[in-house]
Formats: sequence, C-alpha cells, structure tokens
Amino acid sequence: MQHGPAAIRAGRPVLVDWIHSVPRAAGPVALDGRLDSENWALGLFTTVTRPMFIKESWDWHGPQDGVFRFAVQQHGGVLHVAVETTDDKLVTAADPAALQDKIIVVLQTSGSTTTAEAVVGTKTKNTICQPRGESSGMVAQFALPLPAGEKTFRLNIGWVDVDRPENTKPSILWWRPPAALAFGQFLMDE
Ligand SMILES: [Ca+2]
Repeated sequence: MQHGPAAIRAGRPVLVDWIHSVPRAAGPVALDGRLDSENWALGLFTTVTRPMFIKESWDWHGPQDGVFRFAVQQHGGVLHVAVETTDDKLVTAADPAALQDKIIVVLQTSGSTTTAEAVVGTKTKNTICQPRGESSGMVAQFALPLPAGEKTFRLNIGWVDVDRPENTKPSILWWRPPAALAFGQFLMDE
C-alpha cells in the first residue's frame, strides 16, 4: 500500500500536544489567591494567548481581548491549579449563578471527572477566586484531591470571558480542545 503525504487541510492549523509534568511544590500551598513568586514561580506558568478551542469564537478578537495563564503543582496528593486572566473587561455579579467571567477546570482521573468552576467572590475549601489587584482580570485557585497513587490525569482549563452582560453567549476559551482526549495529559513528577 502506498502512503501519500499526510493530508493537511489548507487553512486549518495542525494541533499538537505533549505530556505535561506536575512539579512537586516546595511546601504546603496556601489557598489564598495570591500568586506570589515564592509559592508560584514564574516558570510554572503556561500563558495561553491562542486557545486551541474557542466556543462562540465570533465574540473573541485575539489576545488583546483576553489572555490567561495557568500553573499546576502537587503537594500531598492534592493538585493545585492557579489561573489568572488578563482581561479588557472583567464582568462580575453578586449572584454566583449569573452570567459573568468564570474559570472552569476539568480534571479527568482514573476514577472520575471533576468540573470545578469559580467566579469572583468564590471561596470554598477547594476554591478561591478574586479580582486581580493591579490590573483588569481575575485570579482563581483550586486545590483538587487526586486518587491515591495517581500518576497521570487529563486537565483542561476554560475561561468564560464575558465582556458585555447583555450578550448571553460569551466566548469560552479552552486551553486544549475539550473533545481531544489525547490532549492535556499530565504526568506527576516523582
Ligand atoms: Ca471579560
């Protein structure tokens, strides 16, 4: 059987991904929404200027419209995830269920799939979310327990970027395509 060149459809980007590592934190990670360099070194962060998948992409106009960065680390069987948005317009609401900027973390382990969400004002034992102090955007932090001995998992980060409250279909920016199961794979550092 003859193999031709790989078919790449014109105009469509080729998406690739790799196994991401989960470094061990130097010590306990405080769930305080403060991404100081002592606990969250700059080198831990991935900046997402071109999300691989955007729902309602017509409402997103490129990195100047909003970018986010995230980091992961592990401590004592808990996965710590920090997400920070840089946003031209942060929309918050007193009602947590109301349409507003929101961070979504989807964690698929060998045992289950967990979807954790945070809006500004969220504070639970696993999640905190607050506005950024120095510029427009928000910080969300998650502490997600992993199954005992878990070595790998899949993680995806999404940002519901609301810029106009009257728009009921805001963009959702996903780091990796939610349907691409081979993407967003992580391996725990020993
Ligand atoms: Ca926004």
